[in-house]
Amino acid sequence: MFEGLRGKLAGVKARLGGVISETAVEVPPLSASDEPVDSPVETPVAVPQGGPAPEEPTLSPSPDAEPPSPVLPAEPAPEPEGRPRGGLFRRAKTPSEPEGPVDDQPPASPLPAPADEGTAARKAGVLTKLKVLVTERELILKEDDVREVLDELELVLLENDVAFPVTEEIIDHVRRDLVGRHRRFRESPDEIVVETLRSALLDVLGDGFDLPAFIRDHERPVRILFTGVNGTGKTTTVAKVGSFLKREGFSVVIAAGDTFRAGAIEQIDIHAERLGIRVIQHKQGGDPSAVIYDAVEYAQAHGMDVVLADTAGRFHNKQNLMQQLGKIRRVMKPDLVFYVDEAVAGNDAVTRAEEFDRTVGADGIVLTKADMDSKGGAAISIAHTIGKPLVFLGTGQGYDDLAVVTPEGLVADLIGSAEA
Ligand SMILES: Nc1nc2c(ncn2[C@@H]2O[C@H](COP(=O)(O)OP(=O)(O)OP(=O)(O)O)[C@@H](O)[C@H]2O)c(=O)[nH]1
Ligand SMILES: [Mg+2]
Repeated sequence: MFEGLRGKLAGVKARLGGVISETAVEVPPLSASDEPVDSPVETPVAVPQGGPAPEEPTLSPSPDAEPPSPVLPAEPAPEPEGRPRGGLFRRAKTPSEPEGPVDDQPPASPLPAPADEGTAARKAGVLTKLKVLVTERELILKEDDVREVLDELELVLLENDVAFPVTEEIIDHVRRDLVGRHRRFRESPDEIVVETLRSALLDVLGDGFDLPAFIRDHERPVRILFTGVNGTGKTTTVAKVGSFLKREGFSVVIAAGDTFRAGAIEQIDIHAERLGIRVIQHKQGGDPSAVIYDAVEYAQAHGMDVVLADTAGRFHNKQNLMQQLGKIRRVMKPDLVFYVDEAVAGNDAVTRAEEFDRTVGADGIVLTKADMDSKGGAAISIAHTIGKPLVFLGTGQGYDDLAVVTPEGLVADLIGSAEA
């Protein structure tokens, strides 16, 4: 699943890490007069008063980089002109004093301290300054440094079917995160890259959706309607979701709502029989709203937790079929409408999901055949494009081949961790 994109991202990750190692320069911490940057507010490292000197921070992934001195330089280093290259860290300028009280450290007293208190006060002052060094020495990257890799990342995303606006979001996010941004030097380049890509992807993947939690919190029976174009895997997904929810401890009934296609009722019937799930069915050619209504009534009468309604495949531009779906919605009053499409359809799946959402509405997305999709573009783009969560990925033809999507899990799958 998504192996093509994963491989390409690994390449970009390594190149970006290399760029950071080679071109990032250490900059002094901001003084009060500096322009504010969007650097995250870091929790300062607590330096226990009177305890051992703070550990020398591990600075460099590059073996020949000079370790920084914890001692304050006597003279401020000159402001760098342009970009000095060839080393990750340069000596920092004299750091400015902290702008306010730092952590639990008492600020250094401006008054001369009595002799025996003097040592303690000086010690506190030095520790505070050391802490500033430890916590505030930062890295900065310039636009030029990352332009080439960002272009490469853009191409990789587009070639792997990530929708254009989503690609732009990701690139902007990564650029914003890296360029001109003060980064704490204690992060390794690899960590910086992984964290940046991770947050850019998480941003477009949104919050995800926990179906079992939704069902637990909701009045029963929870009614879920499955829609989508022909042959994408709706019926198979209904069976898989039924099996998943049974394993989660819920009672499930299926409505054989595809009364249109020959063999559709038998198909869902066979799945349900294998899974031990009750199916409510009418004859082929009947009104799908009626059978789905009966399934809801059955669930109510038997105190069941969930109704899963299969429907016939349809294209959004087939007006009569879309009207039929409108009627199903009115009769069933679904709590959730899941739009089902194929991950392999890439941008087409995203466009169709948008159109379905516009016409009949969707609350969540299922992308099937992810096992056959090496690109992953639809999975990355769809939630952000239509503003609805990607709930499941179909990962094969077996009943257990259903992956519950969590944005964190998906991102970990795509980019791994800093060590990977
Ligand atoms: N490899 C793979 N095949 C899948 C997956 N989901 C469904 N399929 C296959 O896709 C084909 C179509 O699946 P269906 O469930 O019949 O699709 P449908 O959307 O109900 O089709 P219509 O009712 O005709 O619109 C079947 O051969 C399924 O086995 C999946 O996640 N991975
Ligand atoms: Mg079907």
